[in-house]
Amino acid sequence: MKKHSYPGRFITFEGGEGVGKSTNIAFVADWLKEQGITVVVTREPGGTEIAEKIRNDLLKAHHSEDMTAMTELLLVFAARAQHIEKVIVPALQRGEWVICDRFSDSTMAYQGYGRELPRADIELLTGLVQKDLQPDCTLLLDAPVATGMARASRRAEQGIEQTDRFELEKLSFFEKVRQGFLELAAHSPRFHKLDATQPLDKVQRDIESVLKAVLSGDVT
Ligand code: T5A
Repeated sequence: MKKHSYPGRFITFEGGEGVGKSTNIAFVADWLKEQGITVVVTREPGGTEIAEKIRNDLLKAHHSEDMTAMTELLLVFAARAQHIEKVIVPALQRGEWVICDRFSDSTMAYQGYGRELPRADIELLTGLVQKDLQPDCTLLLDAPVATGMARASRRAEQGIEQTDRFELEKLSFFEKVRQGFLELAAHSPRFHKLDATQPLDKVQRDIESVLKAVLSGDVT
């Protein structure tokens, strides 16, 4: 897929549950603002009123019927279509930086590697919905599944967030998701894999190095 031609930059954060995406996105937004850059922070699934409604259905822990993997895939892309057209592309056209908590690499990792839906189906939908839009840079926060789950469940115990439908999956599902992200990262230069088991300040120094390289044009 060719790169987008908008003046803004599109940075995505990826990784398994609880690896620290939201925490580090807040850090990145502040860091970029200090450099005088206008930043839009958003997330997937979600980011618009309609896409957030789809997110609620996708993440709701219990429905009266099981959600099929294909329904899940199509809902993810329905939310993404709305998000791209209403939020991401307009911001990039204005020359702003869009920092997105998850994007279509999550779809390949969760619905492709995790649910084992055909890669070709996901690529077809990606082309249809994203057209020429690809992240300029993707920061993959990697940690063993148990580390991320422990962090996420500590937060759930504190009542900060409710357990969602994905968090009810078995460990083996999340192992497949993690392997999926690692394989995607190994085959694409836009990925920067970071060790998310490190203390937070060390993770953030690593992120800062990547951002400086992006700003100086050393990496795309
Ligand atoms: N999904 C999404 C799909 O299946 N397909 C798709 O295409 C897309 C886009 C979305 C769900 O939807 C699925 C994947 C997901 O299951 P979500 O809310 O984006 O849900 O995903 P989560 O990973 O569940 O998000 P979390 O908010 O749980 O995790 P984060 O954002 O990665 O972690 P964060 O920053 O909240 O940190 C968790 C805790 O760890 C601490 C933080 O302070 C926090 O308490 N922490 C650290 N502690 C020690 N050392 C560090 N280095 C730390 N970094 C963070």
